[in-house]
Amino acid sequence: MSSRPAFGSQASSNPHVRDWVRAMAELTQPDQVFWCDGSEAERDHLYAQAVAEGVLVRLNQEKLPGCYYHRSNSNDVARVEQCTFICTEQEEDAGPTNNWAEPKAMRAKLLALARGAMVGRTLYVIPYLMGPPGSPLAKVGYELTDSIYVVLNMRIMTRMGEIARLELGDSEHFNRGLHCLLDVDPTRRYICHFPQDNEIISLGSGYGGNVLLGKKCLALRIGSWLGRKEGWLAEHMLIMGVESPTGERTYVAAAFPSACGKTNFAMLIPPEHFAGWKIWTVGDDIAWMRPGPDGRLWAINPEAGYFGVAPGTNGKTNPNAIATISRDTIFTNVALKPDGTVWWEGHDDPAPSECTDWQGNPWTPESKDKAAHPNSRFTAPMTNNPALAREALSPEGVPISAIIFGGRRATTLPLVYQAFNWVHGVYLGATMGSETTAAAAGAVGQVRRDPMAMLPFCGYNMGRYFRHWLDVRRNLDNPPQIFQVNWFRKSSDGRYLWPGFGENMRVLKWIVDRCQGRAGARETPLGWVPRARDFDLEGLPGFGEANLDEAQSINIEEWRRELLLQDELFMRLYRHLPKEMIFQRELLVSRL
Ligand code: SAT
Ligand code: MN
Repeated sequence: MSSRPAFGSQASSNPHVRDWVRAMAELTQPDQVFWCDGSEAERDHLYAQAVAEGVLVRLNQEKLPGCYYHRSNSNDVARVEQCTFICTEQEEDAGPTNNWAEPKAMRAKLLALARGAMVGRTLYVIPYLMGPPGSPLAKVGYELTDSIYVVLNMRIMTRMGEIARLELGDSEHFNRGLHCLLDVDPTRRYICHFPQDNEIISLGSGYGGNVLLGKKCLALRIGSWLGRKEGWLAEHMLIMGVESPTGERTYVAAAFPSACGKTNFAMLIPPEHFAGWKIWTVGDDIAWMRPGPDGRLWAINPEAGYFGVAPGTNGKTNPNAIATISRDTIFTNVALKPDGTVWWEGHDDPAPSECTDWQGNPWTPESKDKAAHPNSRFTAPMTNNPALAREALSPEGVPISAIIFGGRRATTLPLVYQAFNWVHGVYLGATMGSETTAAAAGAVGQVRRDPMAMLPFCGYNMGRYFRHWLDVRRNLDNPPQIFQVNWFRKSSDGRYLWPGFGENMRVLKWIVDRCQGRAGARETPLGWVPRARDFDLEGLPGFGEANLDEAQSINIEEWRRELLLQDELFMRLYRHLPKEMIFQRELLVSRL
């Protein structure tokens, strides 16, 4: 045999890492252990390897340089909440909104499944850093995986390799993550978190948030646990900078459930009417936020890439995303065209006369199934984004002036309103509801409570999580203003009441102006609401004051039902629900 490249042979010198990797390799029995360094040479080697193994297809390199294509198993296309567990000593620590398992028994079961699981395979060791190097919030994780697809996605989504090794040094404080594909059998699928040990074990899946352990598992579930312990917040929020024509930058964090347009909002291009305004993306999915020495709330994006929903992404809905995914991108479960490019429902190009669908079957516009899976995704480096904020790379992060909570609601919730104060804002987040989407396995379109868009991601008791939000306020002399939005309200005949997308800039401008003390509002039972004269409707053809009133209207009957739905959640959380939440409910009832 000719000389093999030395890729993957550089083991860590950190004794804690080495001991643990050795133990996991003894358990899983891989043919070889590959230590990732994150270099470009390594990247090229891994892509070639993934193509040779049939895990990835190299796309048309003239049209999509550096881009690859992947199909996941058709039983494995979204997060699976019923297979996701928080394993704490006490069930109460996981709380009533999480699946709980006793850690010893669960660990024994998982390790038995992982025994010998990598025979004939390669164990990849992925050191990764969440957050800019040197940030007070940055955390190091190690993921061990037998999926080369996971390695290549983690390479985009995190700061992977040498940079993480350097950040960790000889410390033993890193998240330990083990991932094995097994045979991708849903009956042997487990995504388990051991927050007390800062550990994750994920088995039997190869998709997205189940296996890119830095994302939902570390940055949100374990992160929220660490945040409570250490006095900071790990949130399912995008972060953006809103620049006014005078160059003033106001930073906003916004929580929306999965597949509700966070990526589009984070990359928004203001409509023509807003000449001189500019949106800068800091992050599109996750925010880590801590009270700074100046009494403001400072946020970083722990990630380095975007794992965005492909369908509906086009030059109108998100031109910055289109630029971002024009190179160096992995496409998963979209449709593959004969010319080696990709397509999805809602693409700029018309449906191809023929292509291969996300399951590998021939597809034509006459086919009754979708060409791309509704939860098909792109994985792209944030540095490709023309609107990337330079502060996304800053260890300190950005000071947050506004926090937005937004669900997907066809009724009840108005377009926008502002909370009266922090406690009221926490109540708005805590009572958020949203229609389910394709990002999680299960029925789509049912309203469920999704507090702060964290229902699938809070790594501990949700009641205590609300308490933690209230406690954080004590270290904030200058807390962000809190807002609620709903882009998805519909008329009784099913029309969207708000055009959405770039026009969301109008809502954002009111929010920013409120934070800067420039915009007026009217007090309503729900909160502060913009009057027509406070809200810029100019240059929005076909949308006038009457439309705004309709989008903002408060229907008492709908609110009666809404309160009953909120009560259901409060009853489940009762043991640890802060009294403040009950008081806020009572105040709302009396105002209504
Ligand atoms: O699959 S992921 O969990 O990473 C995407 C999402 O649901 O937000
Ligand atoms: Mn998300």
